[in-house]
Amino acid sequence: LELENDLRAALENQELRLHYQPTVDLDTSQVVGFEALVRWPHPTRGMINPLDFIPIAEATGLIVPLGLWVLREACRQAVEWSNAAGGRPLKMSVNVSVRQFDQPDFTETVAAVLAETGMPADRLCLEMTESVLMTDTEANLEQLVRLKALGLTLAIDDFGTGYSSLAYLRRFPVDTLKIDRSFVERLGMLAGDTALTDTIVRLGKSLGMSTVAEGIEEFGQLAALREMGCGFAQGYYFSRPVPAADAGRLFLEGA
Ligand code: G
Ligand code: G
Ligand code: MN
Ligand code: NA
Repeated sequence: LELENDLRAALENQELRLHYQPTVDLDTSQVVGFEALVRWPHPTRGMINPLDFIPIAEATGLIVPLGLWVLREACRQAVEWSNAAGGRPLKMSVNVSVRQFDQPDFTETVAAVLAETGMPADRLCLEMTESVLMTDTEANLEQLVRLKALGLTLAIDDFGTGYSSLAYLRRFPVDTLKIDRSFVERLGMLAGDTALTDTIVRLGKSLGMSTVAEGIEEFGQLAALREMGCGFAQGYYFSRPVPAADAGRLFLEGA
């Protein structure tokens, strides 16, 4: 409860921060965008990990205003960096919780943020887990279709870890598969298991989706993913999530 009150205050006092992890195009090795990841520098407890406060935010409903702040700040920042780079396009990915997605006015909220920040819709990617997409209701599908109609892209986060049938991939308007890092991890091992990762990359290709590998830490993993034809990657090998100032430099230098 104390943490809940602190989080509410942090949100009101604009104490949350975003860190940004670059997304690299594996064909060109360019930094083409970032994933925004929220951080909470707590006045007495130090930096609190999202894994420790996102669940609280979700349980209390605070995730709705928190998520809106993240979306707005990430879009604002993307436009600023792109402008600073002479208009070079920058793709920004934002994580969306099921509780946010379930708000009846979620699509309108996203549309308003795009308009307000001047962010071109096609440069925004919303990441959702399989569990969001798998809730195979008409309302869910309708919301996804309306979101897509704004012109943005939708990614399935942590792909491959959910308990899902693949049927929903045909049904839902998804653009991108983010391959969970537990698969990428195996590529690093001696005689590492590449079969599942390779299969996900092929699945993405055959469905016309792009693939982003998460959690690349070693060159060997990068080489294996390139070989498979995976389009994009993130991971400590390139960069950890970093504060805005550092991310801005990465983008400008990563041309
Ligand atoms: O950087 P890492 O420790 O950053 O993130 C831990 C987890 O928190 C990840 O699963 C990530 O998706 C989630 N997360 C980070 N930022 C956000 C956010 O802004 N919204 C939501 N819903 N989840 C986030
Ligand atoms: O669930 P989601 O994919 O949004 O979470 C991203 C999480 O993965 C963040 O906590 C981020 O800090 C973490 N992360 C990003 N790259 C790496 C990596 O190369 N190795 C590990 N172990 N974690 C990573
Ligand atoms: Mn993510
Ligand atoms: Na992920």
